Amino acid sequence: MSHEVLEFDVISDRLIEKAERDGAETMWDRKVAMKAPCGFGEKGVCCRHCSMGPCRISPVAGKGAQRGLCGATADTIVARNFARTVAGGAAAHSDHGRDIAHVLYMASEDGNYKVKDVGKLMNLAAEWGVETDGRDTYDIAREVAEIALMEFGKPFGTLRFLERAPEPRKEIWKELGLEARAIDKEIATIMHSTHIGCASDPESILEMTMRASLADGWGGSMIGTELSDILYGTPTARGTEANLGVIEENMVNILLHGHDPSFSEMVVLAAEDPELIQMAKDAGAEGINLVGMCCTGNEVTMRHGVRIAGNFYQQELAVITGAIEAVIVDVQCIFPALAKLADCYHTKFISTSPKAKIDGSIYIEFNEEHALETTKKIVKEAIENYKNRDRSKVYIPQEKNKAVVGYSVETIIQHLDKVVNSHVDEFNTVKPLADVIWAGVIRGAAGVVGCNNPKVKHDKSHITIIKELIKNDIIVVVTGCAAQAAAKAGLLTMEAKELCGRGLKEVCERVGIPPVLHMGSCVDISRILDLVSRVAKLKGLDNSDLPVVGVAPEWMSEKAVAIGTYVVTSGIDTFLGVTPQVTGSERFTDMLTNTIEDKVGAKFFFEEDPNACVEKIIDRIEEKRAKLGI
Ligand code: SF4
Ligand code: MSK
Repeated sequence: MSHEVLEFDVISDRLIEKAERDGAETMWDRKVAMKAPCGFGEKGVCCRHCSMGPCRISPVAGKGAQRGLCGATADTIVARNFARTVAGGAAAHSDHGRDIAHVLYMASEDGNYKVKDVGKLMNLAAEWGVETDGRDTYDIAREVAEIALMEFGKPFGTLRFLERAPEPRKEIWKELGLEARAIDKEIATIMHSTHIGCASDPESILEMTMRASLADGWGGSMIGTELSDILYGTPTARGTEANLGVIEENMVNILLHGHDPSFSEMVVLAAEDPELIQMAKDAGAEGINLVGMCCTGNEVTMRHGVRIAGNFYQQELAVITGAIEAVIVDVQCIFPALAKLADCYHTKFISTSPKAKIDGSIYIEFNEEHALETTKKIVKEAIENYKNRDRSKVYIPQEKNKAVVGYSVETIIQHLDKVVNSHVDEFNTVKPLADVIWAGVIRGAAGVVGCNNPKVKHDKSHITIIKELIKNDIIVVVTGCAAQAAAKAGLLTMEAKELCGRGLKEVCERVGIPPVLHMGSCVDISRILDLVSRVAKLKGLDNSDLPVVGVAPEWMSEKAVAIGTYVVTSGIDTFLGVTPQVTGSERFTDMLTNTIEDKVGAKFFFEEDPNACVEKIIDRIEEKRAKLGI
C-alpha cells in the first residue's frame, strides 16, 4: 500500500491503517494492484467503437500502427473519445435535471413535493412567457415543468437558458453554430457522429462537443438548479460542520451519498420524524445523525445545514469508522466497492435508484409517488441496525471544521445589497462586486470545482490553490467536492479572511462573507455561469473579457470534462489539475489548449503542479485586467 498520497491528511492515514487491520480493501489497495495505467488509454488513442478493433495507435510517429483498421488517425480517435466523455457527463447532469423537472410536474399542495420558492417560480415563469395572473401556483409549476421537460426533446429551436448569456457571447455561439438545441438531441448527435464511419474531422467533432456541453451547463444543469430551488428552496447562508468528526459515537449514523435532491430532501424529512427519532432512542441511541457526502451532501447542507462527512475520496473512510449504520445512495460518484466494504462492518449499503442498482447492495427502490414512505422505511433499516454495531471496531476521528455554506446568486446579491448606500439602481445587482473588481480591491474571481482523484494528493491541490488565490486577492467560489475540501480546511469561515490579501479581507469584512463561497453541487456550476454573466452584462462585456477563471484541480468524472468544456465555451478559461486523456493527439491537445481561444475567447490549461497552476491563473487574470485597462 502506498502511503505517499496520505501525507496531507492524517485522518485518512489513520483510517487506512485501520482498514488494513480490519481486513477491508480500499481504493488505495486497488490503486497499487492496478499498477501503471494503460498508456494507450491514458493518451486517449485506444478505440473500441467497432469490433474490427480495439485499435490503438502507436505513440511513436512513423512506427507501428498509425491508423485504426478503418483508417481513423490518433487525432480522430482522441477527438471521438473526448466527445463521448463529454456526452457521458452531459447525460448524467441532464438526466438529473430531467428528474427534478418530473418532480416539479407532480408537485402539489397536499403531496410530498411542494413549491417552496414561489418567487423563483414566478420569475422563471415570466422569463419563459408563462401566464401567471390569477393562476394557481401549482398550475404554473406544471406548465413551467412541462416547458423544462420539452427542453430535452423539442424538435425545433435552441435552448431557452442560452438567452441568459451576455449578448457578445450569444453572437459567438450563433456565428459558430454552437447554440445548443434539445439536450437529448445534442447527446445523441455526439453518439451518432462518433460511430464508426461517421465524423473523422477533429475540428468538427470538437465543435459538436462544445455545443453538447452547452446543453449541459445552460440546459440540464441549469434546469436542475433552478427547479431544485423552486421545489426545495433557494439556498441561503447557514452554518454547518465538515469532516469525518461529524459522525457521532452515540447516534444512529446515516451517510447520504449521491446527487439527487428529490431523494435527499425526503431522507432529511424522514430523519426528522419524531416517531423515528423516538425509535432510535428506544434502540439505545441518542438520536439520528444524518451526514452527507459528495454533491448530495452539498444539496442538504445548503438547504438544511446537514453536516458534511466528507468528499469523494472519503466515502470508504466513513464506512471504515465502523460507526455508520447505513450508507444510502441514489446516483453518481458512488463506489461499487462500498458493497464489499460494508460487509466488513455492520453497515447496510442501500441503493435506491433504478438507474444505479449496485451489485451487492440492499435495493429499496425510491419512487417519487411514495417518497416519504420509502425514505422512512430506509431510515428504519438504519435504526434497526444500530444494535449490530461492533463497538470494538469503532474509530471516529474527531477532526471537523466549521463552515458557512449556501451562497446562491440570490444570497450573494442580498449580501452585496447590505453595503450599498447610494443609488437605488445599485440594489439587487452584482454592481458592488463588479465595482470592487474594477477598483482592483479584488483582482478577479475563480470557481474552484470538481472531485478528488488518487492521481493527486487528495484535497491538497484544492487547498493549495484556494489559499494562494485568496492570498492574492482573488475571490473564490466553490462547488462539488472542492467545496467540501474547502469546508474541511476551514476556508468557508469568516476567520479565513485572515489568509487573504488586504483587498479581499476588507471586502469580506464589509460584506460579511467568507473569502471562499460555497455555491453548491456540481449542477450548481450553472449558478457560477449566471453570476459571471450578470457581471459581464452589467458592464456591457463578454464573459471572456472578465478576470475570471474556472479550476478543477482534482477532477475525475466525465461530468467534469463536460463542465470544463461548457465553461470554456462560455468564454471562461479552465485550468485542469489532472491532464485529460487527449495527449495522444498533438493536434487535438493544441485545439483544446490553444486554438479554441480563437473561436470562443477562452481555453484549457493543463497544469498538474498546484503552485504553477496558481501562477498561470494570476498571469491570466492580470492579462485580462490589463486589456480592460483596470
Ligand atoms: Fe478500429 Fe476504426 Fe473500429 Fe475504432 S472504429 S475500433 S479505429 S476500426
Ligand atoms: S460529487 S462529480 S466527485 S465533484 Fe458531484 Fe464530487 Fe466530482 Fe462527483
